[in-house]
Amino acid sequence: MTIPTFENTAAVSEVVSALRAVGAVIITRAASSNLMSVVADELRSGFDECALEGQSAFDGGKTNRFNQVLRASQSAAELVEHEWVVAVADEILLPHCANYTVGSMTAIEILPGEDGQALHRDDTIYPIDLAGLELQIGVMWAIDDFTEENGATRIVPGSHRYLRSWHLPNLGEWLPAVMPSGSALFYLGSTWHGGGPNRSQSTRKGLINTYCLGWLRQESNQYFENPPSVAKHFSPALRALLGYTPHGSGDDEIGTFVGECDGWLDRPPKEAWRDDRGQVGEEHHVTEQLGAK
Ligand SMILES: O=C(O)CCC(=O)C(=O)O
Repeated sequence: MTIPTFENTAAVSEVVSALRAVGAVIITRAASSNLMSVVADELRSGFDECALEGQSAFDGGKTNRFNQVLRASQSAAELVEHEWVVAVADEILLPHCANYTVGSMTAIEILPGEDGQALHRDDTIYPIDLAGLELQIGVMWAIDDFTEENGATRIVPGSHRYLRSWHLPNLGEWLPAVMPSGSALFYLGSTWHGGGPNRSQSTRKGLINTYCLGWLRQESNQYFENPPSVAKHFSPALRALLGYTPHGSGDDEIGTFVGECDGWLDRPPKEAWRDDRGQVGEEHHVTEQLGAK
C-alpha cells in the first residue's frame, strides 16, 4: 500500500474514497507557498518560547509544540477553515453529526536529532470504538517540505481497519508522508501514525488540526484558546468550527447559549451544518406525529 497522493485539482469524491480505503491521503500544495511562509514566520516566536524540558516522552525531547495557534498566527486561520478541510470533513464526519468542531490545533517543530514518535491513533482519547464510525480526522499541514530524512509523519496504511479491542496492525508497515510545503496530509482518527525521526540538519515544522464530531468534547478547550474577544474577529465558518454555534436543532440542540457573546452564532453559517431532522418540538409536529391533523 502507498499513501494516495492527489493534486489540488482532484475530485473530492476520489480523495474521500481513498481516505476511507487507506486511512490517509495527501493533497499536494493545497495552500500557497506564500501563505506557508507567512504562517511559518508568525509561528516562529511561539516555537522559540517552547520549553522542551517540560515535555512528555510522547511529545519528544527535541520537539517544540504549542496549542494556541491562532493567537500566534492569524494567517493559520486560512488553513483551519481551508476549503479542502471542510470538503473532506463534511464527507467523513457529517454522516454522524450535524456539525463538527476543531478538536485541537498543534504547531509542531521537530528538531534535528529527534527520535521517531510512538505510533498511535488520535481517537483513543474517546472511550468508544465502533467499526465504521470515525470520531475525528486529523489534517497535518506541511510548513516545511516533509522528507523521510527530516521526520515526515509516519502513517500505517490500512491500520484504521483494526478495532482497538481486537488486535494491532503491523506497525512496522509505516510509510513516511513525504510532501512539499503547503501540502495537507489527511488521516482518520483511527489511523496509526506518528512523527518521524529527524536525521537532517534542519527542522521540520508542521501544523496538525483535528476535527471531531460536534457532540463530542473537544480535545483542547477552544473557548479558552480562542475566547470571544478573539473569536469575534474570525469568519462565521471558523467560529462555528471552534464551537461558537449550537450542534443540532430543536429538541436535540446541544451546546446552546442565550445571552451576549461577540463570537456566538445562533445558527451554523453553512447549510450542510444545519440539522433538519424534523424533531417533535412545535405543536404542529406533535399533532402530526399523533396522527391528528
Ligand atoms: O509531528 C508529526 O508528524 C505527528 C505528531 C503526532 O501525531 C502527535 O503529536 O500526535
